[in-house]
Amino acid sequence: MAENHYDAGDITILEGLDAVRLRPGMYIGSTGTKGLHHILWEIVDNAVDEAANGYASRIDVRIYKDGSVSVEDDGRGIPTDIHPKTKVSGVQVVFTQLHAGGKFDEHNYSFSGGLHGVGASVTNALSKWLKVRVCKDGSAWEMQFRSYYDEQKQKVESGVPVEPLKKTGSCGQKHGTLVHFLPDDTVFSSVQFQLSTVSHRLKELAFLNKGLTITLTDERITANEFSDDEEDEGARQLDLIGATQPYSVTFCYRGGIADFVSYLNEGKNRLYAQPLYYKGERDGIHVEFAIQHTGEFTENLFSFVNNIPTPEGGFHEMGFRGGITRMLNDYARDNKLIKEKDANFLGEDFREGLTAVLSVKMKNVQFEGQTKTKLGNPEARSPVESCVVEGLRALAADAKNKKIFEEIIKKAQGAARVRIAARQAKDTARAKNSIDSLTLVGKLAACSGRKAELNELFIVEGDSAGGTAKQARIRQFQSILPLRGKPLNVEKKRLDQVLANEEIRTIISALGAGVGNDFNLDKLNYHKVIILSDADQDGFHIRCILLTFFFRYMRPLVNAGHVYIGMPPLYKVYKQNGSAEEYAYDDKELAEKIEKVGRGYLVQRYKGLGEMSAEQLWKTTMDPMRRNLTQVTIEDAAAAEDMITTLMGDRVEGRKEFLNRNANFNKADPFMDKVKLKKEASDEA
Ligand code: 1YM
Repeated sequence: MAENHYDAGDITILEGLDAVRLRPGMYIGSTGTKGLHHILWEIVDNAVDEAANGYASRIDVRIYKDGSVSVEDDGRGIPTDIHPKTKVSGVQVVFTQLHAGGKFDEHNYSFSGGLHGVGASVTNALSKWLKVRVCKDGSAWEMQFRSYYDEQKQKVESGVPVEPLKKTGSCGQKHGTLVHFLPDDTVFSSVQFQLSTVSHRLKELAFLNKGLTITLTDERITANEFSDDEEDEGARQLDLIGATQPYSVTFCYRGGIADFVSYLNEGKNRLYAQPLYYKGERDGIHVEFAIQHTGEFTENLFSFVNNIPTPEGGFHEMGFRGGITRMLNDYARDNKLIKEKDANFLGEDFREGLTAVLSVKMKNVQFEGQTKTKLGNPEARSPVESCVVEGLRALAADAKNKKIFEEIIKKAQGAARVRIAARQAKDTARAKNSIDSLTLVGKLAACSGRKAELNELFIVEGDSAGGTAKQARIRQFQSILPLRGKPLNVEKKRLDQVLANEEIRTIISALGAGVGNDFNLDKLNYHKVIILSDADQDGFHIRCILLTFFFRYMRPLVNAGHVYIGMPPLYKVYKQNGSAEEYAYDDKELAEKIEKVGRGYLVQRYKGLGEMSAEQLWKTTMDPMRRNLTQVTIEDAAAAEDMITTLMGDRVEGRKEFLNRNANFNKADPFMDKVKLKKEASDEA
C-alpha cells in the first residue's frame, strides 16, 4: 500500500475520506444499522440515477455470506478516462472524492440531496475493501480500494486505491458498473445487512422508477428459509422447485407509483378500480402522483423527494393537499355538486380514505425536521400545487374518469356530513351537559359497579320493555337505557340530525367514550353494549339504526367486539298446569320444544319484549348464564357500509327491496347476510 504515490491533489482527497472516518455520523447519520444500510444506498442511488437518466434498465443487488454486498447496473459504466483536474480516472474520483462534488456532468446528477448523494466515496471510506468493475466500450476495467491501519502514522488509512484503474479484459456488448464492498466492522456496531430492510427499500425504488427491474439475492439464506415476509413471492417459487438456491426476489412495476398505490390498497374496498395517475413538471420541479380512495377513513400519503421518503411531510405535501382541495372543490362547484349557498369542502373531506403516492424531483433540496425527512423548500409548494390541479383537471376531462370523480365527491359529501354532525353533536353534548344533564341521565338506569369490563348496557326498545328490564336486571353490572317507541326515523334525515337526536346523545353520554374522531375506547363505560329490540320490523329497523350509528361514529366499539344483539325468544311452549315451560328462538326450535313438552302443550308467541314478565325476560334474555347473545363483528367493513347505505341512504329502491327480501325476522336474520354474528360463548360472564 504504502508504495503508492499521490500528488498534492490526491492528498486532499484522502484527507476528505479521513474526515468521513473521523465523523461517520456526519455523513451517514449513524454507525448503527441505519448507517450501515446508508452506505449501500449510496451505491444503489448511483445505479438508480443511471436508470432514471435512461441508461440503465436493471439493477442487481446481492448480499454474500461474508457480509459483503454488491450492486450492479447495466448503464454506461462510471467514466474510466482520466479526469483532467485530478489527473486520475473517473472511477477513482467517484470513490475517493467526497461528494464527488462535480459529478462529471452537473445536469445529469442534479436530483440528489440530503444525506443521500454524499457519494460513493463515503461507502468506500467506511468499507474494509471495495471493488469496482466497469464495462464500457467493449472493455472491462477494474479497481480496488482498501482500508488498513498505517503503523507509521498510527491511524487508519481508508479507501486507498490498491492500484490505479486498469483494463482487465473485454466485455463485448455488455456495459455497466459493478460495485462490491465489505463494510468495516470497526466502524459499524453491526455489519449485518437486513434482508427485510434492503428488500423493502428496493421494492420502493422499483415502484418509484417505473419499469426498472431490481433483483435482490441473499446468499446467506436459501429460498425456503425466508418466508415470514410478504415479499417472498420469489422465495415461494423457488420453494416449489425444492431448491437450495439463495433467496432471490425481483421487483419491476410497469405502472410505477400507480402500482404502488394499488399495492398499498390491496385487500381494501376501493372506490374505483384503477388509481388516478399523473406526471408533470413546473418550474423545474417534476411532480408525479397516484391516488385512489378506499372505504376507509384515514389518509395514507406516501411522499418522496428525489426518491427519498419524506414521512415528515413538508412543502411538497402542502402543495399536493392544496392542489387536491382546490381542484376538487372547483370540480364540485362546476358540476353543481355543491349547492350555491353551501360552503366548500374542507381538504380533509377529500382525503378521507385517500391512498396517495407523491414523488417530487427537484434541485437543491433542503431536508428538515426531527429525522431530516421533511422537505424544507418553500418554493416547491406552488409548483406542486399547480401540477396537481393541472393533472386532476386533465384526468377529470377524460370521459372515462367521470364516474371516478363523482365517487370522490360523493365520498367527500359523506365525510363532510360526518364532520359537521360530529361538531354539532359535540356542541350539543357540551350544552346539554351543562343545562339538563339530569334529564339525560334520568332515562338511564345505571348500574352500581364501576368496572367497565364487567358492565353491560342494555339498549331496550320501548319504555315498557325498559321498565321490565329494569326490574329484571342485576343492578351491580347491568344498566338499562330505554329508547322511546321508534325514536330515530332517520330514513329521510341526514346523519347530523341523527346525532342531534336525544336518544343518540343519551347513548353517547352513557357510553362515556365520545363520538366520531374523538371516540376513545379507553373511556368506555360498558364492555358489552347489548341492543334489545323486538323481533319485528320496527325492532329490526331500530337495530339497523343503532348499528349504523355505531359503524359510522363508534367504529372501534364494533371492531373491538363490544356490540351485541340480545335475542329474546319468539315463543313460549308451556302447559296450563305449569308442569312445563320452554322457550323457542325460532320456528325450528319451536317444533322441537313442542315435541319435548308433549300432549297438551300451549304456545305463546311473543310480539314484543313488553309482553314478557321481568322473570321471563331475565331468564331468557338477560341472564348471562342462559341468554342468547350474538356478538356483532364487522366481517367486512365494506359490505357492512354497503348494507347500511342500502338500508338508510338515498337508495330507497334498494332499501325496499332489501327489507322485502329479508322480511322474515324470525329465522334468517338479515344481518346474517353481511355481518357476522358470533354466538357468545355460554361460559362467559
Ligand atoms: C453500481 C453503482 O455507480 N453506476 C453509474 C455511475 C455513474 C455513471 C454511470 C455515469 C455518469 C455519467 C457519465 C455522467 C457515475 N458517474 C459519475 C461521474 N452504479 C453506478 N453509471 N457516465 C457514466 O454523470 O455524466 C458519478 S456516478 F461523476 F463520474 F460522472
